[in-house]
Amino acid sequence: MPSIEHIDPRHAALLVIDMQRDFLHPDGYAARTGMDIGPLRTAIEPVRALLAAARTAGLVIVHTREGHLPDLSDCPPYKLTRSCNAGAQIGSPGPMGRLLVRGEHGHDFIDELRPLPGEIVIDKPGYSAFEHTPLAQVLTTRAVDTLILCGITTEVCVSSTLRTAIDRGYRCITVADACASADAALHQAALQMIGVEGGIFGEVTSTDRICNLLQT
Ligand code: C5J
Repeated sequence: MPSIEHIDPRHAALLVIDMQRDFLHPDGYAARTGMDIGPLRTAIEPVRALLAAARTAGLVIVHTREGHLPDLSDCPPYKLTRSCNAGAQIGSPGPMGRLLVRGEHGHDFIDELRPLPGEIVIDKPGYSAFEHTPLAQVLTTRAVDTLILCGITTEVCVSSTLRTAIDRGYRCITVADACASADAALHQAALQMIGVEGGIFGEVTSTDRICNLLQT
């Protein structure tokens, strides 16, 4: 895979995917499905470093949150049943409010990675951040052609967003150590898939590499 030589900060956005309490807190949705949130939390420090570098370099910064309207009218029946089968039905009560429901404490970002004023928050009902959201319009109006992706989980929401972004024509850079999965094998497989056919879903790099590039 060719190494990343340059990022133009005037046309790049950092996309931070779903760094919410429902995925990263022991009382949240993910833990209730039986997921080990320990590995998921390894992304927190790299994401924090990326955010600092992106803020200094003046990138567009987008934070996404997965979740549903309180009446669950935007939650497809299959997704609801699937979450029930996983032991963490969307909309059911938990210590941090109803699981994956907008406006609840669990649905919000973890304290370490709260957006700053002026940064964009995209609430998404699905796995891809482009589905049923204004993300594409937000990026077009800001002349963004390059996306730097990080967040969780590597194999679900990061991958779904990445695949849509590639089909929409963005240059995509996935930051391996700033993404995480509860399952190390799935994390590796998702990253490995990006590289097939010479990088079919873009480039994969590290937090250090992005931070260095944004400083030059
Ligand atoms: C999942 C996500 N895994 N953010 N969501 O349900 O990857």
